[in-house]
Amino acid sequence: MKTIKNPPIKEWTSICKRATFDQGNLEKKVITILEDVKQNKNEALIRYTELFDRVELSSVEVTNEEIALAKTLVSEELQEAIQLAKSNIGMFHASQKEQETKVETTRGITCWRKSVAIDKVGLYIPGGTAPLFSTILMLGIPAKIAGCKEIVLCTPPNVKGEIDPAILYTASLVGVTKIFKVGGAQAIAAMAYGTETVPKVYKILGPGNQYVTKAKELVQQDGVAIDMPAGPSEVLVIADETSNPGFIAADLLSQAEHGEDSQVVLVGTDESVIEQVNNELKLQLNLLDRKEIAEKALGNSFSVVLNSKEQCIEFSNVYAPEHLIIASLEPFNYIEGITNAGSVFLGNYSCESAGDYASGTNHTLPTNGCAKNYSGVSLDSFVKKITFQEVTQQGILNIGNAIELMAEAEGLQAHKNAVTIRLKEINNV
Ligand code: HSO
Ligand code: ZN
Repeated sequence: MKTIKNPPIKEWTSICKRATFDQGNLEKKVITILEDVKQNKNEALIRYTELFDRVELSSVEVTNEEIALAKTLVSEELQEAIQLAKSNIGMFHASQKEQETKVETTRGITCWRKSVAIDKVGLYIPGGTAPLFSTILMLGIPAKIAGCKEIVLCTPPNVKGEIDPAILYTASLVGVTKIFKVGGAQAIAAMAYGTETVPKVYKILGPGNQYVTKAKELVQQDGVAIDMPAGPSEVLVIADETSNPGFIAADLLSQAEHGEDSQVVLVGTDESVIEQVNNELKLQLNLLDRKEIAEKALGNSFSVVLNSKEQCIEFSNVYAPEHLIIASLEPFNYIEGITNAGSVFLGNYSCESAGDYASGTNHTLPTNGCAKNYSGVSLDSFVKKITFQEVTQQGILNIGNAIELMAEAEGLQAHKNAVTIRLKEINNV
């Protein structure tokens, strides 16, 4: 990784800019797919699956027999690991349930807010070089806890028309209601508009390639909600003299192996630690099965030497990483200043992999600097919040006059009348 030494603050924003890719006529292609699926429904899904996934399916829906078979193909050990992760993720997300508190804002006026599940949600799980069944835990568990009635999952099949057994096992474990063998923009279209078999949903969540991301962006214009704009995965590690360089290198590589476009950043005050991490990277990289992918990702990555711990945090806030690891024996000295990050890992033993799989936090997080204004997926992602109020006679007597004055000042006479008619009734005039 290249090292940037003490860059002036005015250069930080441009150093932190993520690489952009040429979108070409991506939008046009995606619009064509969306329109086609809207009109031709399952027939279009089968046609696109043949074109892009190279398999001719008679039906896109996964059957109960396929799910039962998947269970026999996932080792007991892996099933137990998935169950442990499910328990921790479930516990953390259940703790996010909000207490309904009623507030008497003025005598006779009570306001409160209630979280109500989004009835139907769609989860997208990408295919590609690694079947990320862990993402099903991160989306399906909070959906279930929130009380979503219909949880639809779309994922592309392999050339044999099959879906990885771990994906099917995990989906059925968390209570996904229907699973479909369909990927790409066509999957997003199916969930956004509905087909003969794929239910139309109100919100679509989950990562995907540029086609999927563009499709999610476009279906929003038709009123479907999405989780967040997705980009390549990233991690920023802050190192100090108490860090373990081998651990840091392992964490950087764990993120780099996701994709050639992943980015990892190392920030610290101690140049010798950065040098040791770079040496460790070389050693550990050679042992990886996904060496080529990780090596390319390291090519887009960098380390930065800064003057103080405060500067390291400030730099990280400008970068706004998806994952922030404070690789230090004293991580709590840093956390006060953190303002922009998706998920933070404290201390030398908090590896990102823990949060990726099993500690309890969600791994669907804002990338590409979106941590400045987006949160990761949580229980909140699966509910909308409805406000309630009860205004009694005493309440309207207390604030009625203020409402009348404000309505009049806005020139909205009917608004004023809605209060006046009640005040008159109360005062018997
Ligand atoms: N690090 C990824 C999540 C993941 N890692 C899934 C392994 N499996 C999200 O940034
Ligand atoms: Zn990961």
